[in-house]
Amino acid sequence: MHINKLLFSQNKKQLALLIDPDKATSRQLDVLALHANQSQVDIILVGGSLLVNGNLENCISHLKSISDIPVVIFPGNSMQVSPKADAILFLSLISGRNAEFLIGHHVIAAPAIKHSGINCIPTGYMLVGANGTSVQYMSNSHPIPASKPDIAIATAMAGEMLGMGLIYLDAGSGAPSPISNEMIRSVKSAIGIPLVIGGGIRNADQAQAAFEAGADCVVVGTVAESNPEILIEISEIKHLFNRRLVKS
Ligand code: 1GP
Repeated sequence: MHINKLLFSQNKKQLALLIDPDKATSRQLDVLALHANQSQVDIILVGGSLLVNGNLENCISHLKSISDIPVVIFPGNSMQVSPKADAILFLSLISGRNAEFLIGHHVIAAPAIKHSGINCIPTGYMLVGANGTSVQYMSNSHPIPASKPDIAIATAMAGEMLGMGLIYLDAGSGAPSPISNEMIRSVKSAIGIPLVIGGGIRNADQAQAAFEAGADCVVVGTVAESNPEILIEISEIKHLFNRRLVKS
């Protein structure tokens, strides 16, 4: 049922755009999609820790009408399921010890996901770094301290052993700083599944550093809301890496 090998890959660098359906107006979606199309963004993630406006379905439909980029739900809870998406990240918050985010929401969402027919990507989701992000508060879980790569390595290994299709290391949306290069390098060297890095990436240099350290996919959200051109800058860097990968 899952297509993570097609969507997320270790054979090329990828760029994902995260859209918060509560924040984005139709006009903003048009602008973001235009830049995403131009820069060949690989994946559009849609979701949020807490959605209060009921815009998820409309947001996905709107994006599907103006872009061919796969739209993947990045759910904050079991209510964020829609048959209109191409896939859903079936997130297990493996950095935390809150059973609701390890299995509870999954049980509630599983029938709706099965019924929707969308592809389901089992994802080992790891929060790293600062307290105080929305996801940390809403998930009622402790992030892995940024200074403890050993814990991150063991957690990512366990995620892979549990059958996750990818590991998503997230500093949380709007985090004061992105995941450190050392942390990315350590986790990447310990796993054999795609590694997605997000949270707090604000410029192309930080995205480049994440790719260099071993990120297979970089996620940007907050910065693209005010500066959609960043997608084009990061995409150029991504293409450079991919050309190098093809040559080597
Ligand atoms: C958050 O990784 C994403 O879950 C993106 O974070 O909004 O900080 O880019 P930003």
